[in-house]
Amino acid sequence: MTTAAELFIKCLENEGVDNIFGIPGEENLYVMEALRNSGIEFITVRHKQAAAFMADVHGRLTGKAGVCLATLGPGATNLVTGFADANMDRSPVIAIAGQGATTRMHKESHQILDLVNLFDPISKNSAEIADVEIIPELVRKAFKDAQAEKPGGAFISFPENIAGQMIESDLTPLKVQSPLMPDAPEAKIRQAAQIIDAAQFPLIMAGNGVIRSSASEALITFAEHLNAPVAQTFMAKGSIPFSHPLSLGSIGLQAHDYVACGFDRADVIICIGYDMVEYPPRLWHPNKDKKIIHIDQTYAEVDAHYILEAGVLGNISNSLTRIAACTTKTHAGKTENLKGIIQHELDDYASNQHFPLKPQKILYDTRQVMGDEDILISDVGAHKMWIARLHRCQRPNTCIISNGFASMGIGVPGAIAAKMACPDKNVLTITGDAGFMMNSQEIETALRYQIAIVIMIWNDSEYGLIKWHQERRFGHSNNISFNNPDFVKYAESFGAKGYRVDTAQDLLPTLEKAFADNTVVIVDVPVDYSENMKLTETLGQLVCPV
Ligand SMILES: Cc1ncc(C[n+]2csc(CCOP(=O)(O)OP(=O)(O)O)c2C)c(N)n1
Repeated sequence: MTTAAELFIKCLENEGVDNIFGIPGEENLYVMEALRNSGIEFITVRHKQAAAFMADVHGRLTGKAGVCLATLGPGATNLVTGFADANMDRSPVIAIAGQGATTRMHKESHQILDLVNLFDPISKNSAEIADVEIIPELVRKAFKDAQAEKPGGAFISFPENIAGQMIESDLTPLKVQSPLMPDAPEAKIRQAAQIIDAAQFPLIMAGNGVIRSSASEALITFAEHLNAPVAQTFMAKGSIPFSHPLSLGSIGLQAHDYVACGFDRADVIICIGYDMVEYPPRLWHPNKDKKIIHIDQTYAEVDAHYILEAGVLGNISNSLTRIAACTTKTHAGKTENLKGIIQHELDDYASNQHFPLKPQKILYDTRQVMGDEDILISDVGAHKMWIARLHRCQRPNTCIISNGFASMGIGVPGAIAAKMACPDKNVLTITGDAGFMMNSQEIETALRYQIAIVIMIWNDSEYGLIKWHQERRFGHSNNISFNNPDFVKYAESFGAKGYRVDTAQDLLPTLEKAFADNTVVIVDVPVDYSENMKLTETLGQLVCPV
C-alpha cells in the first residue's frame, strides 16, 4: 500500500523529473515525505517566485518541464510571477501547490483560495487532484500540455487529505509518449518557395521557436542557400551566430534600430518560429506592404499587420530543407552595411575608459571573458535592451532573455537553474540593481548547494529603463531613484565574494577573477546610462544605409 503522494511522485519520476524547486509547507507534508524515498532532488529555496523562475529557465534550457512547489494560499500566490513568466516565454513548467482538505474548500477557511481559477489565465492547464484515481492521468496531461508546442505552464493543486490517502488499487504512471511533429504538406512548401523565388529582397526573421525545435543548423543552411539576411528576436539570439555574415543581429528595441533597416528594404519576410508576444508585427510591418511567410509548428496568431501570403506548419528543420530544395534563385544578401555599423559601435568602445562604465564597454569586455558556450542570463531593464542589441551571441540557448512576460527578478534564480542544468559552463547574470534586489535572497540557496554563478549588477541607483521611457516621453523623470546597499559587503554577509569595479580597465580582470573563484560572486559595476538617451537620439535620426 502506498499513499497518493507516493503515486504522484512516481508519476513525476516517470516524466523524467530530477529536481523540484520550492519551499515545503504544512499542506504538502505527504508529498515531501514521498520525495524522501525518490530519485528526485528537492532544492529548497528562499522565495517561491525564485523557485518558479528556476523552473522557468530549466524548462527553457532543457525543453523538459521544470517543476516548482509551494504550499497553499500565500505560498501559491508567491509562485505566480515566475510561473506567468514561464508561460508567456513559452517555457515548459509544472507548478504544484498544496491545498487544504476537500472537506473545507466549499466554505471560508484559513488560507483557502481557489487556486485552480487563480492559475487558469496564466497557464495552459490548471487542475486539481480531486480523487486519487486521476493522479496518473492528471500528471501525464500536465506534462504533455506544458511541453507541447507552444510550451508553457501547467498547474496542479493537491489537497492534503487526498495526498495522504492510502491506495489499494494498482494505479501506475501512464506511458510517456513524445509527440512527433508531422512534416508540412508539399503544396505549402512549393507555395513558399515560389514566393521566395519571386522576391527582390527576402529577409528572414528567426524567433524562439527555432531554438525550441533545435532548428538552428537548418536555419543557417537555409539562409546560406538563399543568401538572405537573418534578424533574430531577443529570445532567438544565438539561433544563427552573431559572427555569421548573414546575421543582422537582434530586432525588438522599440525604435528604428539599424536592424530594422533590413526590414524597410525587404519585400518578403520569412518568419521562422516567430512569436508575436515578443515583438508585435505593427512595429516591423507598419504599412502592411510586405509578403509574409510563416514557418512554424503552430498556426499564426491573427494580427492585422501579420496577414500571411503562405503558412507552412510542421517540423521546422524539415520545412526549411524542403523549401530550400525547391528554390532556384540566390539573393543579394548584402547586409555588410548594417552589420558593420553594429560591430563598429562595439569596437568604438573596446578601450573606452569612461567611468561609470558605458554599457557598450561592459558588453565588449563581457564577451571577451565568456566562451561561446557559456551562458548569459539577462534580468529585465535598460541593461536587457543593451544586451539584446550588443551581446554577440554565437550559440542557441547561451543568452537567455525573458521577452514574453519580461519580469524583473529572473536573473539570479535563472542563473542558478542554468548552472544546475549546465554545470560545465560558466554562467553569468547581468541584472539591474532593482531587479537584483527582487530575488537576491537566492544567493544563500546557491551557496548552500555550491552552485557557482557570477552576478554582475549594473549599478545606477535608479529604475533605469523607466527613467529612459520618462525622458523620451516627457523630457524629465520622477520617482525612479533609490539607495543601494554596499553590494560587496552584502555578498560577503552571505559568505559569497564581492568585487566593485572602480575603473574601466578593472572590469576585464575582475570578471576573469570572478569566474576563477568558482563560487557565488557579485561584481558591482557602476554604469553610465546617459548612453540610453543618446541611443534614442541616434536611432531617431537614423537614415538607413542602402
Ligand atoms: C516584476 C516587474 N516589475 C516591474 C516591471 C517594469 N519594469 C521594467 S524594467 C524596470 C526597471 C528596472 O530597473 P533595474 O533593475 O535597476 O534595471 P535598469 O533598467 O536600471 O537596467 C521596471 C520597473 C517589470 N518588468 N517586472
